[in-house]
Amino acid sequence: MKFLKHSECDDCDRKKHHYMMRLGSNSYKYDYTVALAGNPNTGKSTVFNQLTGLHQHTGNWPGKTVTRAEGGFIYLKKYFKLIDLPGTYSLLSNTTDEEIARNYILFAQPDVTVIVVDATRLERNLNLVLQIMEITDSAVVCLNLLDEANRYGLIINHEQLEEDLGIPVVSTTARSGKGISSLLKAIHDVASGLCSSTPHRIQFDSEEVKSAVEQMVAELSATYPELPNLRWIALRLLEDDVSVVNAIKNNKLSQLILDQIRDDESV
Ligand SMILES: Nc1nc2c(ncn2[C@@H]2O[C@H](COP(=O)(O)OP(=O)(O)OP(=O)(O)O)[C@@H](O)[C@H]2O)c(=O)[nH]1
Ligand SMILES: [Mg+2]
Repeated sequence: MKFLKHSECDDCDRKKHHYMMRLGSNSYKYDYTVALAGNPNTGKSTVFNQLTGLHQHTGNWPGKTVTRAEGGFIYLKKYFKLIDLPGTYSLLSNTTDEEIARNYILFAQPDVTVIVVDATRLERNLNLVLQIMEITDSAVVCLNLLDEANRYGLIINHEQLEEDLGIPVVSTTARSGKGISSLLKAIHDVASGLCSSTPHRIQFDSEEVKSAVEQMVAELSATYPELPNLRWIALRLLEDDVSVVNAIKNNKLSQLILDQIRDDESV
């Protein structure tokens, strides 16, 4: 267990000494759960290690994290549980490790979802950001690998990105720990409600689509009252997404939620 004084963070711009404490993998009663999502190889496990003091496997190739890993930290006297997820390009994933990430993001309903993106490949990474923003108001973008982006001469208009997305964006170089204190603050502020986001969502121009989604959401909520993110499921059904259609047919969606709850309780 390690104390980190805020004033010791390399990029800390605050004079107050707020403390954060890395909790490793010890079990505590947590105030908030935070999921680390993102495309493969964006530095999720590096961020996880910085925040928990654990040593999740990292390396420069995609697909290293294949099951979810859990750890914790204390920040401003609140206990946070952090979940490191396998990389995923989209919430419509098919591989097993991508499904682990997708099911957690969709059905475990973490208090905050941090989407770790590769600043050198922002456009490609934004696909997942937009998908996650569709299903939660409580998301933070961690714009990582900023040192690499700078090396390539890429300059990202941070404020504009934040304005365009409608959620907090924090720039980091996780490998050296730069930006981690700002990330902590953003996670805390979103989790505690100090910062309330208004994610920009895709609006449907067609009244037909709008009313079809509404009708389907109403029907789904009558049949599956315990199911979160019904709008996402309704949209997948309208697209005739085979995996979601089959999950509904085989009553597997409800089971997925039960699995997430059971896994969370067993930690
Ligand atoms: N230069 C630089 N390298 C970084 C940074 N953050 C992480 N890395 C490196 O990027 C590589 C991938 O990091 P990981 O933390 O394993 O990435 P991940 O997102 O967990 O990857 P998967 O679990 O495979 O999806 C590792 O070699 C890290 O050392 C950063 O900010 N700058
Ligand atoms: Mg990883």
